[in-house]
Amino acid sequence: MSETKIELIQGDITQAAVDAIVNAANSSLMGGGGVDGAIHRAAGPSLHEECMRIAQELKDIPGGPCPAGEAVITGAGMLPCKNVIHTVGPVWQGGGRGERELLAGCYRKSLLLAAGRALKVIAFPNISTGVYGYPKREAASVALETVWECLEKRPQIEKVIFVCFDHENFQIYREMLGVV
Ligand code: AR6
Repeated sequence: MSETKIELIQGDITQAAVDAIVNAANSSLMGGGGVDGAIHRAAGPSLHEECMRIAQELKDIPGGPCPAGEAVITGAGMLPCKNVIHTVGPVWQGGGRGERELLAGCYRKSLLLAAGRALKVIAFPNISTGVYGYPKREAASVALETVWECLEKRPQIEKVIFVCFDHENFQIYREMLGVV
């Protein structure tokens, strides 16, 4: 059952010693604030260098180097995890600009990359729910639905951990997962 493969914690994703943590990046892949800034600070300069190389390779992609809903994978520098999957969430514009499908794409593409590399334990932050302004409850429902669906399709993934940084997201996930 996919439900038993989902774990919830409140904390800092940079501390997660898993196969891959997911970064809520921006389309330049050059780093930024929020969880992106925390990941780059903790990983050290090698992560930025690797992101720069990928950005150069993908520079001609429309909306790129990494458009919203897409993902790329790198090493993890000094982080305790093995890889970082950088995905770009949609900026919330009211909900009528395909935000739901783009956000689902972030979770789907990240897990596709992970499965392609035989990575088994993946940790996600609450993509788009910070600076990008996606309503937290709606974002959580997209995240959970999409991850459930992917886990059904890809049994080789053993665990997905939602790492909620803020209390509000943590409470929403607790409620949706039926954790009292
Ligand atoms: N560990 C886990 N989650 C965290 C951490 C952390 N250390 N720090 C913040 N969060 P945001 P976005 C949560 O703004 O909305 C960046 O500048 C935070 O509480 O990081 O996708 C990028 O470069 C929130 O729930 O990402 C982009 O320009 C969640 O991470 C832009 O922000 C996402 O908040 C992306 O915006």
